Amino acid sequence: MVNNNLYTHFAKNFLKYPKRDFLSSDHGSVKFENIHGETGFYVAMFSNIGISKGDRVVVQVDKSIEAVLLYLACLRYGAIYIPLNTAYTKEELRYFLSDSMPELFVCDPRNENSMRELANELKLNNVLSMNSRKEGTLFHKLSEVQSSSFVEVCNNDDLAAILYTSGTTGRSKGAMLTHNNLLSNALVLLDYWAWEENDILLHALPIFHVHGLFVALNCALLNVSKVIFLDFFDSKRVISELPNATVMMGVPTFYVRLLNQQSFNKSVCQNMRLFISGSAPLLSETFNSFEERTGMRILERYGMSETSMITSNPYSGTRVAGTVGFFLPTVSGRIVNENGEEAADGEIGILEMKGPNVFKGYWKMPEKTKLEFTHDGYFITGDMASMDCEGRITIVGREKDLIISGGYNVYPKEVEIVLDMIRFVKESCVIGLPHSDFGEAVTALIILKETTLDFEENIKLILNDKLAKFKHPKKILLLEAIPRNTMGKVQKNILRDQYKNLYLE
Ligand code: MCA
Ligand code: AMP
Repeated sequence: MVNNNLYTHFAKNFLKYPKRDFLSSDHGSVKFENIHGETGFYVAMFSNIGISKGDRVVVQVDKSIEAVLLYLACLRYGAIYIPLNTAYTKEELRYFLSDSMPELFVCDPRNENSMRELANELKLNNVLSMNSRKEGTLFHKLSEVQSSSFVEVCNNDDLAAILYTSGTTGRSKGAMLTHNNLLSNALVLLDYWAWEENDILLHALPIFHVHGLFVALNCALLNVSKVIFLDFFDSKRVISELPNATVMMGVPTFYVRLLNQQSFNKSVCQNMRLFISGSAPLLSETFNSFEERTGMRILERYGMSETSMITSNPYSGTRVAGTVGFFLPTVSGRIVNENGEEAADGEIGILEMKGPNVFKGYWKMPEKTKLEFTHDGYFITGDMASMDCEGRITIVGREKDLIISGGYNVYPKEVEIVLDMIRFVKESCVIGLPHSDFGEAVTALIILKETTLDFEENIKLILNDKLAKFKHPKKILLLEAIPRNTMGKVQKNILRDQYKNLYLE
């Protein structure tokens, strides 16, 4: 029987360059020839603590080589990997854990006590903290076992990962991704971006999202490429590593920050073949300044957690600023106008698509899943786009009320729910406003019930416990009234227009 476990597709190439480093970080490295043996310990440990195929493994830890080995071990064992943003608070974790009910929860040692409390409350079986060697930690458990050679047999349709993406109702949905979803997308990107035998990837993204985990690492694994694995994005550090790399992927904020550094120039990029941008719109201004400074045109692509990559600018053809290129060869897509018809060239509509990369549905939300698909099986992205006569796509906006700040998604509803629960807040409205660094900045407009001194400080304190930092409003403004239309719906467009220069002046 053919094993469609994604791990087997990676592993069959490991011995092509056995001595090559896969990951090289400030804390150590792992060679391709050692991945199988190393992940074998995790696999044996899973078996030891009673994990079965299809069980969930929730992971909220800093970026590390061990975290990647854990991801690979989950694939190999047929467990479902659920990475979570390290910025999430205990309150947010409560939801993710109770929704996914993992058989294993791997947490950061800094939050170990409070995470154990939470896990006890939810009656989770196994909690292990990462990176410390005392009893009850991941490493202690690994030291108790011998490396196993086991690889689970998986069908194309078996789940590999669940990625939580926020929802317009304020409730996060777990996008279920199969082994084949991930494999098919990585394979097409390998080809479309013309990965070369000796490519070296500079990796400064977090690894709890599609971009840093699946787009970057899965491509590097399939290509047997070395990855310079930085703990986080720091522009000076990236500049110092660029001469050693050939490919980099980033959110637009990375490129804005690189351009803010005088030392970022053509000679630093002399070995670079490709800079890729995604997760948020790349401003034409950034694209043009980048080309002026380095002589290189950033390749912009577009995707979602539910689908991984959908479109991309071409590798060899013209990369056009402000556009996200063409549907990938494995994707069939269309733009549908408000009459439900396929839009004419240049007409704006909602982007819908099909393909082997489209997720299996939202975890435990079959009804919600149905609503996101058309009767003929296209996934409705909620992104507003237009397509020109050559098939080149421009994302012009979003139908969903979503803010993208530095590549992280923030659903205003989620922030509004928390603000509206505050004793002295009568009403709130959260919008995204143009921001030169983050692209968009989360901004709250509130009406107070009564004059409240230090309202801003008090709100910030409350938010600290409830919401990850990146969701916090960068500014909170007081309003007398929130504009509404005759149906009572808040007119966010009026507020966005009124305050459009708030962060730009
Ligand atoms: C950190 N902060 C943020 C953000 N990140 N606030 C808003 N938006 C953010 N993205 C907070 C910090 O907690 C801190 O708060 C303050 O802002 C300033 O932090 P700073 O040091 O400037 O930020 P940073 O730590 O340097 O992080 C910025 C960053 C990072 C490097 C842009 O956010 C990042 O790595 N973003 C990448 C996101 C990503 O990988 N997205 C892919 C999603 P305080 O000062 O109050 O403590 S996958 C996806 O979207 C789809 C599928 C796709 O197409 O790829
Ligand atoms: P996520 O929920 O994190 O998967 O975010 C997916 C959303 O990010 C998409 O639906 C788009 O709105 C947005 N996005 C990703 N890439 C781009 C891009 N290149 N240009 C504009 N928006 C993008």
